[in-house]
Amino acid sequence: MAAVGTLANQRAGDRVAMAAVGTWPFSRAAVEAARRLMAAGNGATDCVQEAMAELENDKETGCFVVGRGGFPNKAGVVQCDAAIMEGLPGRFGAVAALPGVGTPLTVARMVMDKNAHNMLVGEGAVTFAKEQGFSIEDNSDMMTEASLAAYEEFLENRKSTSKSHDTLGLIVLDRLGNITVGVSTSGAPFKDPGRVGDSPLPGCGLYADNRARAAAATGDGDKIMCFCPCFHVVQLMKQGFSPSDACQAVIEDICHRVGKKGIFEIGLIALNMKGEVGAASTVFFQYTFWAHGMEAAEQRQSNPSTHFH
Ligand code: SD4
Repeated sequence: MAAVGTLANQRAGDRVAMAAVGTWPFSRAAVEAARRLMAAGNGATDCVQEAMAELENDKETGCFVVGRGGFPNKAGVVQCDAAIMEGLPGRFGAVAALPGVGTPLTVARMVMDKNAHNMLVGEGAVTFAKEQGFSIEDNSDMMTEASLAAYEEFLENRKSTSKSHDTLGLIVLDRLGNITVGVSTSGAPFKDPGRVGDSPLPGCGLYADNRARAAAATGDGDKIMCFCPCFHVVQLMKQGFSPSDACQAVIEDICHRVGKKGIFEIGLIALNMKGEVGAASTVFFQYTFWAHGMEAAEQRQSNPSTHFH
């Protein structure tokens, strides 16, 4: 059952502002789509699903390591991870290492809505997707000239020259105060078959709670998953931190724990019920944001944190 929007999600005195925030500049189209979908009366979860599907399925945006057109694994197969989480407790769905589907986030949504379990991987995810009416496409339809060329280069050098570490993350807050976060990625370029990153793991790649606050992560998933950064951000927001301060505190904590030599690529975005946004990162990181009252989505940036204690 899809989440039912309810004013009970709101705390007395909280002002709900419709808002959407996405990772990296290419999320602008998704943030704009979410804005249009919200204006047409759609709830946060439908907005996340539909707005993300367009980008996931687009070969051009796939070069940002997302869905169709994303980089394949070591065996040349595009395997995607995606997850969706609502603010309502227990509302989470994910797929991992899913081949042949251009819109993996939609399959994750169906896992959340229709499956007894919350996460399906590999063959199990394929079987479920087929049951839900998806046709599993040939891998060649998931590839582009660019991703094929990159793969051939990888085969020649036996190492990845790609610097890409992108994930599409989108958080949407609707007019009823429902918040939903979605993430989708083809994962680390030329990864081992079956490798799963941070994105579909709750608390790591995404997290939301029912007092309408949520976070999403992007970057080096093998490292990110060791820190549950999205859960941490949401807990700090729950204690009263602004989204910006919460993201910054989590990045600083990670920097402190791993030290200068251990630092890795991570970008965090967060949104609260007031429609306030925040971000922090260990790299130059751009994100896109729209809130009620703004004419269009804006691109913003977070500069790398240099806090080492
Ligand atoms: C992952 N965080 O799977 C995701 C996407 C990414 O290099 O950044 N890949 O690790």
